[in-house]
Amino acid sequence: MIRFAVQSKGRLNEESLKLLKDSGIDVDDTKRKFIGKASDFPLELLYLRDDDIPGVVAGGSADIGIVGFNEIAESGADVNVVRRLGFGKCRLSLAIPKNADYNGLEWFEGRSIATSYPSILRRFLQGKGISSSVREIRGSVEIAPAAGIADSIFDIVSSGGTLVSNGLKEVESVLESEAVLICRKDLPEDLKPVLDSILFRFDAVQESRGKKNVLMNIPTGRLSEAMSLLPSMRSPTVMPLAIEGWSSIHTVVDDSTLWETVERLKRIGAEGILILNVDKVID
Ligand code: PRT
Ligand code: ZN
Repeated sequence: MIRFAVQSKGRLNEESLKLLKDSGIDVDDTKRKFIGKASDFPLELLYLRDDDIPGVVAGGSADIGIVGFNEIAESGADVNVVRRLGFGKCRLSLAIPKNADYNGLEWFEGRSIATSYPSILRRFLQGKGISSSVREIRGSVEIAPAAGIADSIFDIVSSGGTLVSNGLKEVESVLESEAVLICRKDLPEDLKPVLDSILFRFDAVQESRGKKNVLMNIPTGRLSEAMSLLPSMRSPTVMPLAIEGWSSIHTVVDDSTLWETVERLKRIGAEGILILNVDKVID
């Protein structure tokens, strides 16, 4: 049985559980307690506050877990980061009052900075040779300048809307973060195959995200033209149709180029174009 720590509520909870579910690991989430058991996989879920996950995994009370990379960087927990998971993307940034003149990092010299991430901030300032007064506060960091608690802040930013609505502007981005899968360094031998199986499933789910399966019929004479329009596609399959002079193409296209590609294919005579969701991709 592998013990897997996830955030009990908050920004990473839903996506973490969805990733498990899409990987065929179903945990009864209806009566959420501290621990949940997967019905069809040797896994127990531990629901924790995100701040506690790095330490719990480093200490071995959980074997693996999902947490924001920012929490790993702040805690300095001795764990292995085994995968970036592509959700919970954000950055840790320095922000100052919007009307202040910003002249580069020297602005922070001798000034105060409120943050919930003092270790990352101190390390950054030290590396840049800047001395500031770091004021650690928990929560609502963005109100610190208006409340007269500090001159500036160092906090998580994603859309930037919170900064704007608090009269602040982002001036330096210090650390990029996203949800990561972490693992204890001394994972017992008997749990390694279980971790491998989880990684295999997570990779297949992640690989399928942002992709569509495209099927179409095309006059055989236009095949080479069609193939030249499919640079991002992975090994298209071409099959002759029962009707003379027509072929069928099956391929996978990235969402980012889907419409452009399909429109071009249509222009060179593609018909019966089917666009289907890709459920899993196993390389
Ligand atoms: O209760 P618990 O301790 O478990 O949760 P928490 O309240 O400490 O964390 P939570 O759920 O807010 O965030 C969990 C993780 O989500 C963080 O550690 C980050 O890795 C990640 N994440 C991604 C974010 C954001 N995006 C984010 N936008 N965490 C916080 N925010 C905050 C941001 O600081 C701002 O105040 O959300 C607000 C809105 O951001 P803007 O820039 O979109 O306006
Ligand atoms: Zn937290």
